[in-house]
Amino acid sequence: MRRLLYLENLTLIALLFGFVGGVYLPELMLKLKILGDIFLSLLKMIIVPLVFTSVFIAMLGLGDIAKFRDIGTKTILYYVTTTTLSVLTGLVLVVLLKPGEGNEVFHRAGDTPNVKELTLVDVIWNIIPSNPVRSFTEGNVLQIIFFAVLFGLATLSVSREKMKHVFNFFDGLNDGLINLTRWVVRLTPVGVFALVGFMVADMGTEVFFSLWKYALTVVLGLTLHAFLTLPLLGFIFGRYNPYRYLLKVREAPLLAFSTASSAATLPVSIQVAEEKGGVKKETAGFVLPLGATINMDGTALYESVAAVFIANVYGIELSLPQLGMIFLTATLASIDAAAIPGAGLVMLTLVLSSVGIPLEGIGLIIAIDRFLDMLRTAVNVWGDLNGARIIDRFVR
Ligand code: DAS
Repeated sequence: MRRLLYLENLTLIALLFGFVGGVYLPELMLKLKILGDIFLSLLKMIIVPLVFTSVFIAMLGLGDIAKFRDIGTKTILYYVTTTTLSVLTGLVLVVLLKPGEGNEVFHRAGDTPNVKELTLVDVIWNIIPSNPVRSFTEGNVLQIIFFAVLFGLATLSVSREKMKHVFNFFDGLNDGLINLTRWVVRLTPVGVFALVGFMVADMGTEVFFSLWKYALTVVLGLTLHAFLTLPLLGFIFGRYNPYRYLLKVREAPLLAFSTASSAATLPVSIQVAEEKGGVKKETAGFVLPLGATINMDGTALYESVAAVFIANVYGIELSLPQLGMIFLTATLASIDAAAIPGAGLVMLTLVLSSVGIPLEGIGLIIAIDRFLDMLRTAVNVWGDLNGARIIDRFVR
C-alpha cells in the first residue's frame, strides 16, 4: 500500500481517473478545470526564478570556463544529435505511411488560427535579451537562459573571494526554489486529474480517432524516438540502463504529458533527476533548463510529420530540397518553440511557410493538437532527462 501511495503512482492513477471522469462526468470535470489552472499557475510561478538561478549556479558551479566548454559542448552536441535523429524519424515515417494522401475530407477552411508567420531572423533575434528585466517579467525563458549563461560565464573570472557570497546567495535561493517545487509537486495528482479530465470533457475521445493515420504517424515516431533512439544513446554514451532510469524519473514525463508544458515540468525534472536519477546538481541545473527551452525532440518530429501531412492533403508533391528545408525549419522551430502548451502548433507556420504549404492546413490538425502536444512534450522532457544522465557521466 505504501508503494502505491508514492507520488508518481498517484499521478498515474489521477491521470486515469481524470480520463474516466472526462468521459462519464464531463460537466463536473469542466467545473474542476480551475484546479488544473491553479496547479499550472503554481508551477509557472516557480519557472522564471528557478531557470535563472539553476543556470547561473550551474555556470558558477562549473568553476572555470574550461569546464563550461566541456559540459556545454557535450550538451549542445547531444541536443543537435537527438533533434536531428528525431526529425529524420518523422520524415522517414511520414514519407512511408503517407498520411493525408487521398483524403481531402478533413479540410475545413476558416478554421486556421491567425498565427504569425515566423522568419528565421525572428528565431535568431528572439534569443538575445535587449532588456533582461523585461525577459523576466515576460517570462521569456530562452532570453533568461541566454543572459544567465553569459552573465555566469563572465562572473567566473571574478575573484573567488568576491564570488563566494554571490554563489552562496544564489545557491541558497536555488535550494529554496527547489524546496518550493517539492511543495507544489505534492499537488501533482490533483493537477493532473483536473487537467486531463478537462481535456477529455472538452474535446471528447472521438476526436482522437478522426485523424487517426496522421496521429498514428506522430505517435509511432514519438514512440520509436523515446523507447529506441534515446535509450540507445543512453546505453552507448551514458553506459547506463535508460529504461531503469526512466522508471525512476517517470514523474516528470507524466507531468509533462498532463500539462503539455516543458517549462511547467522543469522544476520537477530538476528535482527527480537529482533526487531519484542520481544526476549531479550542476549537470541537472545546466542541462535541464537549457533542454526544456531549446531541446524539443518530440516537437521537432511532430513539425516534420504535420508539414508533410498537410502537403499530402493539399496534393502538394514535395521535392527533396523541400523536404530538406522542412528538416531545417522543423529543427529550428523546435529550438525556438516556447515550452508551453501549443507552442509547436504556432511554430508550424515557420515550417509551412518555408516551403509554401498553405497555412490554412493548420485547421486540419488543430482539433487533436492538444493530445499530440501532451505526447510530444512528454518526449521533450524525457529527451532532456536522458541527456542530463548521459552528460553527467562526463562531469567530474
Ligand atoms: N508544449 C511544448 C512543450 O512544452 C511542446 C510543443 O508545443 O510542441 O514542450
